[in-house]
Amino acid sequence: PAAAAPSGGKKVIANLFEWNWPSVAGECSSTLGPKGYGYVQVSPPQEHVRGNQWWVAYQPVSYRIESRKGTRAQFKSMVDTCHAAGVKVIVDAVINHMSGQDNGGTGWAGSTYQHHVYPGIYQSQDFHYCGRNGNNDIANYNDRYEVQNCELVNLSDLKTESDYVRSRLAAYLNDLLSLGVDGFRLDASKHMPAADIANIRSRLNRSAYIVQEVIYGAGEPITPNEYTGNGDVHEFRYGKDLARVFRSERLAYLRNFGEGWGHLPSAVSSVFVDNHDTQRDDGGVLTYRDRGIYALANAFMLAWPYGSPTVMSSYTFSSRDAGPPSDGSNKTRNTVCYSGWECEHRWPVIANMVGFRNATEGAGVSNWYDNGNNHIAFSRTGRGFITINDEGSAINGRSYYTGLPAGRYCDVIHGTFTNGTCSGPVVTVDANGWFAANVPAHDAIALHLNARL
Ligand code: LAG
Ligand code: CA
Repeated sequence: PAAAAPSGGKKVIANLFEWNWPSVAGECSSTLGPKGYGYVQVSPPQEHVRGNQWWVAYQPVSYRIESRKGTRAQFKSMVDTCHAAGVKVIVDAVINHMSGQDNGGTGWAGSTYQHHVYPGIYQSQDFHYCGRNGNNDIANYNDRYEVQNCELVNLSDLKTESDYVRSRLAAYLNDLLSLGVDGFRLDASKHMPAADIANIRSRLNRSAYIVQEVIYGAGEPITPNEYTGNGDVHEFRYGKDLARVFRSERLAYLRNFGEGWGHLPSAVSSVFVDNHDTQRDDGGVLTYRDRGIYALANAFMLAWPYGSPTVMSSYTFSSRDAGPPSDGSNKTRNTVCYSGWECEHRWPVIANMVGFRNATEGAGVSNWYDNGNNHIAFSRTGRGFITINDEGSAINGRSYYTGLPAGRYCDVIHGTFTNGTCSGPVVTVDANGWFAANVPAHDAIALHLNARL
């Protein structure tokens, strides 16, 4: 059994991409729990090929929880620490394939392997050999068979239709569940039939949150909708469309963002401004490099009640393949925010808007306002209000109708609310639900009931 969507009041996921386990644990206690994140997503924890690129994690060679990001004991301790901080743990699970290197070798934890032989786990008969394109690789995304039975960039493709492979994959996932893990991001889900995932899911020992990576491609035969029966699905159109709106269109267009744009049903949609792949391979999306505009796009995502949002947290990179800061033996170093790591999930605007999301959970949108261009505002009925001005100049002397109870509210875009005090500007909503304020260019104001003085 699998729960379809993150449940409970705290649903925002922080994706601490490539963080090692001790650093994730520390962040759960110091930041993720206190700021109201409900989940942390971590990078693939299984043994992988050696190397200092980030993507070695996507080439499993065994299911030992022993990787450049830490040992099994460190992983277990991280899960326990995060739980104690009120944060659940989602693992990026690589189950479509094993390694892709033509020459065999020795994995991170010492397991030997060949391209299609992983002693004691899988032998050559456990893999697909599609016999196409000269090298068994996927070339044509318009061919369903090829996408699911050929190799994704040479990665040995598991026979997920076989009973043995399914049981082995379920054993890996059940091992993670036994360590306390709460959910899985199923890597490369498009490359496995939805029915195979359903079967593997049915073998889990207890319920877990499932989110599937199915990249929408216009006109392709395999669609994200096919997978919604198994759990959530990443909605890749969301980040692309949001970037286009912020970069070259008008925020006014966002009034029906989500289902109104043909995106997945909100209840099964997993959304993000960028992820580790799009920030490298999709020049269009907004990333940490866009600084303030990136923060505004995340603020919109967190304010707008569509899908389950993930906040990306990156390390600084200048070349696509480069891994995070590591030591002489390629072990990932402990994270030091703002020094080799971007820590977007800590940026005050983003971290404070997680509290807005939690405070407004379940409330609809009302009082939509736009100026026909790049100034918008809306309420989360009775619980919160945001206005975003992405015009090139300030908008001064306007009043905004919030529908909120009268009171003094912390503007959480510019201030952090702690123990009844606000470190930034305070906005007074009058008895009729209005306030007056100036909004600088490319800036915002956000108020919610849990940040009232
Ligand atoms: C995913 N989702 O479906 C991950 O989000 C994505 O990051 C993974 O690709 C991919 N699927 C496989 O899990 C990453 C890198 C690739 C890398 C691959 C395997 O984006 O660049 O391929 O992980 O490590 C690399 C080389 C390839 C080579 C391959 C096999 O770039 O040229 O063919 O390794 O040796
Ligand atoms: Ca496959």
